[in-house]
Order: sequence, then structure tokens, then C-alpha cells
Amino acid sequence: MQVEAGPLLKNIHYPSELRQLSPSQLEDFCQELRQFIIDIVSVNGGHFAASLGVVELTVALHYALNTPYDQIIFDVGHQAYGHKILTGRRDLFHTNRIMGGLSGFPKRSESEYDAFGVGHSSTSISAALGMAVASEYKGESDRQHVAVIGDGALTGGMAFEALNHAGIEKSNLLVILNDNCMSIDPNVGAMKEYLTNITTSKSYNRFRDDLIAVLAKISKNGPDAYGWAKKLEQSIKGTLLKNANLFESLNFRYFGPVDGHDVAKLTKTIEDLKNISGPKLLHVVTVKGKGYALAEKDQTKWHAPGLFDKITGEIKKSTSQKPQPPKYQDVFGHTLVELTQSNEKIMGITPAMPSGSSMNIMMKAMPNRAFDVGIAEQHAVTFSAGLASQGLVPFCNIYSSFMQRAYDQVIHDVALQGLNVVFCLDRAGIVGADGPTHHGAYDIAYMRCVPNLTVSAPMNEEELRNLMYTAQLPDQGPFVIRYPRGNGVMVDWQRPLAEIPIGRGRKLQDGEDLAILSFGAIGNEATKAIQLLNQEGIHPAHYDLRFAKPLDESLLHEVFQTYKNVITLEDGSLMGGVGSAVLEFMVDHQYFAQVLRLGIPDEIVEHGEQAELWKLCGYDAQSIVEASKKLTKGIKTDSLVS
Ligand SMILES: Cc1ncc(C[n+]2csc(CCOP(=O)(O)OP(=O)(O)O)c2C)c(N)n1
Repeated sequence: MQVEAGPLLKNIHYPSELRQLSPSQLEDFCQELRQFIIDIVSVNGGHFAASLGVVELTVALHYALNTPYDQIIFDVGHQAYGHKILTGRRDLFHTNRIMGGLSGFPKRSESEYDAFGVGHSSTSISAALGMAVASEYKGESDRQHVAVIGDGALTGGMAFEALNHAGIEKSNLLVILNDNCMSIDPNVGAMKEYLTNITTSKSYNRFRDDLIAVLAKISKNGPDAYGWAKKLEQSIKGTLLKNANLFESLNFRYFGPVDGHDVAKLTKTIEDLKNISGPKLLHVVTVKGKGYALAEKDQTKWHAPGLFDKITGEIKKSTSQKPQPPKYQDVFGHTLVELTQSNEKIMGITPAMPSGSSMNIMMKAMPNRAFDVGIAEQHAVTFSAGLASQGLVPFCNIYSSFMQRAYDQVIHDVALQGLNVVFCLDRAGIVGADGPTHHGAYDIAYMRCVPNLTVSAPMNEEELRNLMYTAQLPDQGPFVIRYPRGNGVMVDWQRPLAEIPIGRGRKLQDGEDLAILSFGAIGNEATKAIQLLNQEGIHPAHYDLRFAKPLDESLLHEVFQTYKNVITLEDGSLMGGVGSAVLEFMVDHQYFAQVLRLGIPDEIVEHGEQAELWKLCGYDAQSIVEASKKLTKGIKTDSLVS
């Protein structure tokens, strides 16, 4: 749907045109940009509150800097809608996150203004520093490099690693800390408290605005003046801020806090900071959801609300008379609380995803046993390992793609020591509109090769519950349970819990012509395919593997002794995935069969609806039907192995 832009925005396609506006027009321009975001996101979906919060900052940055020569990196990138609209993509913004349309995150291949591809948090300072060092090396001393990072993203270890390094480089780096006290849920940790202390330090705040301008002017007058200015600044800050400033201790020059919704002041400040060389941090205070009252009030709900009526604020839910199956994440959340009632050793851990993973259910029910540790996947895993080393049973819930961050911790801290940590990998497989940065494509492959790990995937809600039950029984060792984004398939999912023997799959139905071996919830596409195939007289057997590791060898012996045509199906990368595991078994036991592996190919899968992307990758129900027909007719395809 096309939306009419306001009178100023209508004529602005690129930052060069924005810079033709007078400073006095910027406030009106910001309102138009904000309205445009509201108009489009309300009918299209996507991230919402974060972009509203940085409208003024985005405009000020593009106004004061010479983008794209000057480079801005938005951390995570979920807040970059204003930036996209201002940088040549306004007329395409209605395609945001739709298959074939704009990506929901900055992406180098999409625009020269997207200086760096993002999606996972806390990368911006490292990347901006790399660019700044490269510019210095190339003699581009006039070039600006800006990392815009939220207080949530600042809780990630990489951000601290980058600050630590940047403090000893002389490069031209500006870190803008967008402090809104929120992650997706309220931000957590001691750093958040520290930032609040600075923001509320009255004596320092009275002084700070003049300080930036004076310093910028003095710095322009050469190295002597610069040194003098620096000394003056340090003594003033030291006197007025009770504690030593953390960023200053890391050799950053700290400026702020400034009101992130005062576009005039922001523009002026950024212009001034261009004249101050070396690593600098500007602390900007914003309100997440700014300008849309409901979003300001309930910032978590409006982080990514889905479609909504922009006038009434009513969030549109698909209405159905019939009861619907729950989301897998909610089955996880409720089952975890149920399990804690009979097992006092269970603890819950989430790295900054209480709402997204439904760990918030346990956090509410038993706050002393559930932890939001910030956007800190590595820490979440090793913290869990510490708990497990003391006999507790941590359920560490991490989205599959974010778990990529903590791979060494899984191996070094958990698997090598055989600790009983239960990893619940939410959003495993194709996730949909968030796209390639968020698809949980690789976990089967990267977990399967680690000794001591059990790697499982439930086909439905009951299986998820039973795997969770099994994982917390004594001495199970490290245990992975991967499940997808979205809803399950069972309305009556709250069934009694039962143990699943480790490494035991299920035969769902016998067949004649071929066997389909599925892993996880994508097996429900196989069920649909089999119904369609039956109508055409083809009768595949269906096995639910349940475990990628250990494999159910007796089940596989049965399969290869009975069927000469086999399809493996997984919502994960083909390379190294379950299909590969089945092939390894086949070769090791010298079976011969035609095997067709369905899963994510060795390509970057872009964004789109989950079902669209399954189809694109060739493993939705219809594709399984076609693959089965090809296979049973004995026609070999490229991916056939015989
Ligand atoms: C490594 C990683 N873990 C988790 C996430 C999910 N995530 C996306 S945005 C976000 C909150 C970011 O908070 P902040 O940086 O303060 O930005 P805000 O939304 O408040 O503007 C989280 C946890 C992610 N993108 N990357």
C-alpha cells in the first residue's frame, strides 16, 4: 500500500536534499517522517517503537554529516526505518520485510548508505572502528564514522570489547549511545543503573551543552589548544560527576546526556563533535515509541506489534471462532513453570528475550529462579554452565541464530564438561520476515558435531513438553531442543508429561513406495504432503526422527532394509544437517538407496513469509509431493544420492 508523504518529505529522497532545508524546518520534517513510519508500519508490520524513538537523531545525523561518505552504522538495525526512508527508499518502504522487497535491516547490497549489514546486536562499535581505522590508513582524515547503539545493545560483550580497543586508537569514531532504558523488555543490569545516574546528575547536566561547543571551537585552533581543552574538560567532568566516568576511563571523550528529541540541539552537537578528533561518545536520551502515545506507554508490546489501526491503536489479531494451537514459545514458557514445581533444581535463563521466548512466564511465577542477563548469549551459556556445575538444571533459552554467538561456550564450558544444561533453541529454522540474519539455519549442523550433546526437535507441542521433561531428568548431560517460530498444531496440548528415550524416533505411518524421515515441526508439512500423495496412489512411510544426535539406528536399519527411496526433511541447512547424518549412517552401514535431502540449500535465504521461504527452498508440502513423485518415478535430480 502506498502512503502519501507530507509536504516536506515528499520532496526529499536523499540526504543531500534534506540538507537543503533550513534548520528551522527540521522539526516539522521530523513529524512528517514519524507519521510516514506510523502510516506504513501500521499496515505492513515490522519493528515500530525503536524507529519512532530515533527520528530526530536520524535526521540530525544525515543533516550534519556528509553521508554516504560519512558512515553511520545502526546497531541491530531495527531502528533504521527513518534512515531507509531518507536514503532513497521512501517509495519502496511499503515493501519492507516482504519477499522481494526491502530488508527490515540495513544491508550493504541494498544501499550505499547502509554502511554495514546488521541484525544481531552489539556489532556497531567494532565495525565502525574498523572503518575508522581503514579511513585513517587511507588518509581520509575528514571522514566521520558513527555507531548508533542502544543501551540494550550496549549490554552485549562485543560492545565492551570494541570500546576497550577503540580507546587506544586515535581514529575518528563517534559512538552515539541511544539511551531509552529499554531493550525489547526493560533493559537490565548495572550498566543501565550507571547510565541513569549520569542522566540524573543535575550539576553536570547544567554545564554540559556549553562544554561541547566551547571544546569544539578550541579544538579547531590546533594541537596546543586541543591539549589544553582536554585538560579543562577532564577537570570539569571529574568535579561534577561524582564517579569517574566509565567511558572517559576507557579514553573516550564523553558528551551528553542530550535530549534526543531536540533536533536542533542534536544537529548542532553532532556538527560540533565533527571537529573533535579521536574516540568520542555522545549520550543521547530518547523515548522509545516517541510520538505514538500507546507505544510510549507500553514499549515492549509496541517493539514489533504486527498490524494495527493507527487511529485507535487496536492491534489486529487473526480472529477465529475455533480454538487455535499455541505458539511453541508459550508451550515452552508454561511447561517450564510446570516442571519447576516438581524439580527445584530448574532455573531459567534468557539473554534479553523474556517476551520473545516466553521466559517471562517463569520470571513472573518465580523471579528468584529466572534471569534476564541482557543481550549476552555467551555469558548466558557460561552462566548456565556455572549453575549446572553446582547441580542445578538450567534451561537456557536462546534463539537459534543468536546461539551462533555462544558456540565456543557450548563446546568449551558445557559439552567438554558434560554439564546438564538444557538449551532451548527458539526460532529454529526459517523465521520469515526478519530474514537471513535471523533464520535459525545452522544449529543442527553446528550442534550435531559436538561430542556429548543430545540434539532433538519436537514435531508438535506434546513432543516439546516431553522433550523438556526428559531433558531435566537426572544426568542427561547437555541437551538441545530446537523448535520453530510460530504456532504449533495441537489445540489440546496440555497432556501429561512423559519421558522420551534418548535417541529414539517414531514411526508415524507405514508405507510402500518411499520413506520420509523428518526432523522437527517441519514434519507436519510431510504429513500434509502424504495426504495429497495418498490421493494419487503414492504411499510414503513417515518417520519422525526426533533426535539428530544420537540417531535412532534401529529405526534407520528398518528404513534402509525396507525402502529404496528415502527423503530426509529438515528446517535447517542441508550441509551437515540431519540428511547428512542419515547419509553418514547409510554409508557406514553400506546401504544403497536413492536419498533426496530436503532442507535449506547452501545459499543465503532472504526474507519473506515462512511458508513462502519453505516453498522457495523446496520443502513445503507441495514441494515434498513433487520430490516424492520424482523419486518414486526413479528420475534422478541433482541432489539425488544413490
Ligand atoms: C545477538 C542478539 N541478541 C538478541 C537480539 C534481539 N534484539 C533485537 S533488538 C533488541 C533490543 C535492543 O535494545 P536497544 O539496543 O536498547 O535498542 P532499542 O530497541 O531500545 O532502541 C534485542 C534484544 C539481537 N538482535 N541480537
